[in-house]
Amino acid sequence: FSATVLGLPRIGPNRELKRATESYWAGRLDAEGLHAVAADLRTTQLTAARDAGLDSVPVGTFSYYDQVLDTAVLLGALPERVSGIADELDRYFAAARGNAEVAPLEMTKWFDTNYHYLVPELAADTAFSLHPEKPLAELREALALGVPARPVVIGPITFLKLAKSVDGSDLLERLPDLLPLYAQLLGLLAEAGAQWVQIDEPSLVTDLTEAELAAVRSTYQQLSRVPARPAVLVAAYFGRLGVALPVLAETGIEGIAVDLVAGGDADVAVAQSLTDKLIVAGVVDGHNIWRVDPDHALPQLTGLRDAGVPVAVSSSCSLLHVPYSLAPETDLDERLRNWLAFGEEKIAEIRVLATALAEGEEAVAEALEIARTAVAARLADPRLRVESVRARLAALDADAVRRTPADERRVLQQQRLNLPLLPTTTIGSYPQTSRIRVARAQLRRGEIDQTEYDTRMRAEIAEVIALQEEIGLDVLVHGEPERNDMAQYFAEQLDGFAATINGWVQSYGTRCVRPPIVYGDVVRPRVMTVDWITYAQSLTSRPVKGMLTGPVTILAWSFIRDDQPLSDTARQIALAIRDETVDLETAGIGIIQVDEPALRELLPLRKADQAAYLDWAVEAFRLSTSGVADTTQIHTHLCYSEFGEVIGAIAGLDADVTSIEAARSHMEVLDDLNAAGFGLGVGPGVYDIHSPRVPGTEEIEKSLELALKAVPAERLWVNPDCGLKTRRTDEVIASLRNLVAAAQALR
Ligand code: THG
Ligand code: ZN
Repeated sequence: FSATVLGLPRIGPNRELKRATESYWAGRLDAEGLHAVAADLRTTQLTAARDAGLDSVPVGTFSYYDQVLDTAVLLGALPERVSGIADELDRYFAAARGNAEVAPLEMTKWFDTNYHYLVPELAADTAFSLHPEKPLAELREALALGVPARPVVIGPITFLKLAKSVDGSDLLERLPDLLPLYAQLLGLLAEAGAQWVQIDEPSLVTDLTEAELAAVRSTYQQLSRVPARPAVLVAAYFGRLGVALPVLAETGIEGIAVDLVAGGDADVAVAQSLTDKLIVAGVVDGHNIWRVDPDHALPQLTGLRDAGVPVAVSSSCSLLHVPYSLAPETDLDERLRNWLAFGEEKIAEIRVLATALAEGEEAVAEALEIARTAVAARLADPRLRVESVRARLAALDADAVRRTPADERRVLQQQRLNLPLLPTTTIGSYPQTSRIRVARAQLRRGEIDQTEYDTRMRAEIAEVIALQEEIGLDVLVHGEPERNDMAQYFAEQLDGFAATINGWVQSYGTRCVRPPIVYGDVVRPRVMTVDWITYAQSLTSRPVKGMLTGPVTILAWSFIRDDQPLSDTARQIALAIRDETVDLETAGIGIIQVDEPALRELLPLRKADQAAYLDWAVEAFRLSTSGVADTTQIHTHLCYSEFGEVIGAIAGLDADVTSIEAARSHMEVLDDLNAAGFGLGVGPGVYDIHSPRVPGTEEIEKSLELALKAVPAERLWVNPDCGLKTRRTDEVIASLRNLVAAAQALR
């Protein structure tokens, strides 16, 4: 084949699958109804991909929740605790979300994307068995529509590497048990009419041990020896294959998909020697929204072709990570719109490039001309270079950091704030009440104006402040009723960013985000949060925290510029946040929290690249928080418990107080922080907000006593794990009362 993509989004162009699935969960739609919505979406999408000129279309990338969970089902590897649930769909959703009786699988980030997958739980004695119904049914469905279908499954190496070993055993040792199932599946897919099958192995772009490389070799040697099988395409994406590429090349598989966007040209030289394999060249970015530059992509393609390599044109990864279509984006600046390609537009680009490769540029001269003009216009646009921002960044010290040591700052801040020992606070958001949701919907529909909306949000703030005073918390928050997404909220107020109307991308399950697009130099045209925070502060004599999102998190949750290093964009966002901290300080706010929950998300997949990333990420945070006086206390919040490679960077942030998730890990993270030389204020979460359970006062006291073994009392804060947005008000009130009582008892 000559033109394809590695996978398709599934949530629906208007989030139809999200709505149907949530209706099913609420009991408003039955299973048949849900399946009908899903089948409809697949039919429309697969025939559209074919009609747009893809001569091989991925099938089986549809999912009711997650493709890794689907693979666990395929291999009969759901955890024991859901096996008693007779209904297949309910068992599947129980594994994904839990229910009153069973806990769900853990969820974690899919490589360096904002997609989250469910982590299979495996052990040395997990019994595997093949359940091929879903891939077979979707293949038959596509073939019946006349779609040139290529089934996609996650490969055994990636499946085992992403799973969690619940008994500490080495999961790679389970490969010999999985390979016969994959072999059987290949036979079944061939029988059902598949000519090609795509086996996804994105783990091959991470650092592999010798043993893992040997496993790659033997896996694909064995699978290529399966009689009567489809041609096998192994797809690796999100980075360069490096040493794994020659290893794959030695095996008898028929094709390799390489990511020539994230991997750059690194794999091209090796690929050029692979004249006996189909190279599926991922030249169209599946992870970002920029129009492809034909003068970059075409030479990559012709270079391979001229070396005698059979080439197909493809997206670099699945289109799961970009919105469906630009068509609904009628509010975008016309010039900017012309620089972009969402899912539909990317498929058209792939068709154009494939035609240019096969028939020469003349065959698609007009389309190439339009693309070239757009790419040139983008690079020449004045909004990509705002000299005032660049000059300010150049003039700032290369290391814009706080000069006074943290211990001295702590004394100065305590003189100003006069807080009790073990101060109590919350992370930022309070429950999103139905009043807030109604007001937002009314504003969107034009039923209320901005003034009325603001009045209602102020009423929410007043209520949250009064509640916190009544509960007896020491450092208050305004509750964030006025904010949608914590990255989007700031992006909407900054120049250099654009928002979409319908640019939804699945984050996990039925949850979606609309990532903002950072296209130009970032400028803060006016203050963003000061009115809300000073209003909240005017209602109380206790300190109210200013609440900002950090530069790395705004970057991680946006579509990013590809015309300059990420670190440059990070510094520009950091400057905007820095200006906001200074304005908050000037308005009398004494504590400012700059959240970086996504610090870990952008961590490069290869170890060799990680230190450089952490350097600039930490530098951007310090740039954003070092404009204030020593007497202003900087807080930050990080959302995950397994800090691993980033633990050293947390100390490097030099925030006066860091709140972190710790409730579920029994405060172990504090020892890790100590080992990394962390000597600043810390608030290990003592209330697990991911669960509706209300922690008792004694339980919180125990957690704090444990924490006090690792952290001296003068540095210890008392707070929940994370924001309270997703919890019910009654749970929150009960839990916070206990939290305050525990802190008072220990004082
Ligand atoms: N914002 C963004 N990315 C994120 C998070 C976030 N990634 C990681 C983490 N938080 C978990 N992800 C989500 C993503 C979406 C939602 C919740 C957690 C969510 N979305 C609403 C939905 O799909 O119904 C839509 C929200 C809206 O209307 O704007 O609830 O916080 N960027
Ligand atoms: Zn959090």
